Amino acid sequence: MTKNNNEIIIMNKNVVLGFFGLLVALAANVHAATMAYNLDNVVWSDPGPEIINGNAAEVNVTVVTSDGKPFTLGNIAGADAINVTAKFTDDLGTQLDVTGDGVEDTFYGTETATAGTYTISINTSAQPGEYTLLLEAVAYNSTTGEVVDSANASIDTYIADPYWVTVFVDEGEEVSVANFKLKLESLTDRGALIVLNNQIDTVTPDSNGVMVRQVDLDGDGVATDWLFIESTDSGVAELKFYSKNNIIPDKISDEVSLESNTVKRNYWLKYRNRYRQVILWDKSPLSWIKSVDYYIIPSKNRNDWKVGWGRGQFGKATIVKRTTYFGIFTNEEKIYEGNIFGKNIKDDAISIKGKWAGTYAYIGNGYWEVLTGICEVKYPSYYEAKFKEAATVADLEFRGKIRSASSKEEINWDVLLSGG
Ligand SMILES: [Ca+2]
Ligand SMILES: [Ca+2]
Repeated sequence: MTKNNNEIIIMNKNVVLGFFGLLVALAANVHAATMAYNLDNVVWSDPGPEIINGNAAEVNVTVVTSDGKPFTLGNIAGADAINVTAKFTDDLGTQLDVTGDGVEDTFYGTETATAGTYTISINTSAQPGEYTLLLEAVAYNSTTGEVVDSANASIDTYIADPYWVTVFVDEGEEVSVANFKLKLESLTDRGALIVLNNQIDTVTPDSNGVMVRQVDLDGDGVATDWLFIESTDSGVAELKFYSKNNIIPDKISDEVSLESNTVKRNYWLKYRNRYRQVILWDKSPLSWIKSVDYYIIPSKNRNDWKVGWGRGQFGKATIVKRTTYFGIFTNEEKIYEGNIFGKNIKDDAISIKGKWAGTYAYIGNGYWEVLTGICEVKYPSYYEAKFKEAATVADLEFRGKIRSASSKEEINWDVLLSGG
């Protein structure tokens, strides 16, 4: 009980300290122990570590007492107990449940063979999102409850599931993930109207403005997966699905449909270690006079497909437009280069949209990677789509090898193909 009381006192103090900078300075003089930490078995994203549900993160903490010794019993006069703990809090400092049982969690550290260093194992099953991870080391007198020396650190972290699919949709569009069908009827600030497996439903924002819902992607009757619905700058909606199960299909096939002379094609650009280019080859009746071809070239640099921290959408592609006259003289122009997910790139009669990203957390290597990147292309039916898995430029097809003097830029196709 004494232990628990101490923790409550410390928590309260931290809340107060958060608000009053003056007290922080004062407290630093009283409790001058210092703490260093590192995390293992997590994924690193730009803002910080990401803990992956179901995969115990290991926090290694090294604490030095206010007088510069290892933070261990025997080095701290008046203390007969030490607690090194990890907790998760929200923005207001409120301690949270991260295991899904409704009870706030405290993870206790154990001292290693090296005095003053502690290991804390953290196993979560929590809603994906941003959290504050609060590490505390407290040396106290178990009889009086007096805190003799202490240190703490707070770390911005993200919690996620290992599999993560992002789909960009327009209102009225239906998507499939695993065995699950979802249609987004409408999306406003006040909520989303959706059809889940043929049942109409609404998702309204929670107190943080987040539209989230637990769903059952594999159809076993237990809703352990997460669906987030967000609006984006480009007007399309972003649907994010997180799961502990593999929801990234092992095999993918392209989908093609034809609507009044416009072809709509969903095709994969990246599938694990394979990268696919597409050429939209102009076969219009007057193409022998002037043809306009498009090349969509995904970067083969894996670093261009690494993502994290709730943004599963980075995939780099370059789109080149080649205009050729009489099959001889060619203008080349890059019309887009960069992240394609969530973007709707238009040029004359074609549109290209980064549509679907299946992302996996390589925990041992510490990064997320888009394993499956799918693109939606719409183009007039007089184009022929040619798909290539080109190793070199010779594997691509070009017409008009003579670059005209008015060509907008010189494109280094070797670099483009390698993603360098
Ligand atoms: Ca719990
Ligand atoms: Ca399920």
